[in-house]
Amino acid sequence: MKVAVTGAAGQINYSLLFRIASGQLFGPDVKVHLSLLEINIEAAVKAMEGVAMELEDCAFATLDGYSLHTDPVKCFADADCVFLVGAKPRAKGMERKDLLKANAAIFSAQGNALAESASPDVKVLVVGNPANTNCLIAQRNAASLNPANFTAMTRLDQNRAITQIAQHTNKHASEIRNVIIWGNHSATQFPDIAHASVADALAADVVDDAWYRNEMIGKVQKRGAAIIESRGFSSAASAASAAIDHMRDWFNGTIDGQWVSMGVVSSGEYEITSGLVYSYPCTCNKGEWNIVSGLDIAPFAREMMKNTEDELIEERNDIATLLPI
Ligand code: NAX
Repeated sequence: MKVAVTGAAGQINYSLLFRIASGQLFGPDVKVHLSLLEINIEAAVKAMEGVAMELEDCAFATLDGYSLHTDPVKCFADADCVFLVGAKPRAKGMERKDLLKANAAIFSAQGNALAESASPDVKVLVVGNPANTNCLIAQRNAASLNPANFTAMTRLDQNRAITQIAQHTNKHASEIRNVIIWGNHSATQFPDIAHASVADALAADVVDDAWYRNEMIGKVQKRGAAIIESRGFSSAASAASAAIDHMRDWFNGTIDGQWVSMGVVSSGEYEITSGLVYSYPCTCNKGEWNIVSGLDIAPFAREMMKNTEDELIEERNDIATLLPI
């Protein structure tokens, strides 16, 4: 498998690359070639070379070499699987709109590059923020590729929500099923437990509703900020872990009917505006994701889903001039 990863010298990749190379994505029998991308600045390239030296020093049985790039077309050539992690961080005093535009330039170029050189079946996961709208930009600039090949990461939010419920109910995270993250990977996301279960019970029967509405939702929405506050840096190892979860389930299929949250291009499911990259509950089978259909949406959930949809529409409007017609 050829796996391309951008932002190779960054924090998330200091965990993600080693997990991919050690077989934690495709298993112990599949060899991977890592194709790494950094910006064409001496310090970034040097740092990427240092990471590559460490990959060599692990002598991983599943790593079948690597290549280092500053040109996305070369990096993505024949890639089966792409993690778009590198993005422009928000600088002090930068407006949200400016951040969206700076990233739009990066992700439109990378979308074009994917269309030009990646495998037609490539699976793309956008991690770099604002992940949903960056994904939309890359997808729209890769018109020759199937929109279903493009996804954005909300799995970290789902994992965070699962642990919140496990701690609240004194259960293990593995006993919590079908928690959903709807919408944007941002503070407007909607962690929904209306269809979730805890061990053999319905979550609604064992989770205190006031705690869920007044504490848990906000905690999941603001967990990224809490990590920065505590660690001094944004989530890295947990983000890498969620990226592995997302890509592994997409390739291998979800187990036992479990739902996973994925930002995917909406076709209007659950009355969401078509074309947005919106996080839905999905199941995966034979390399394809499918949105879970037929769920009842209560008025509270509808309002929350609409709120995060509105933010995504606003983000899309902010970068509309940069989207191909
Ligand atoms: P870092 O700033 O540590 O690393 C980013 C790396 O990307 C840098 O080495 C930089 O040189 C490189 N880069 C920038 N532009 C590039 C380009 N055009 N091509 C190739 N490389 C480029 O950030 P890190 O902590 O690794 O986070 C990466 C991104 O993930 C950020 O946008 C961050 O906000 C986002 N996150 C997304 C999460 C999610 O759940 N979707 C959670 C974690 C994280 O906050």
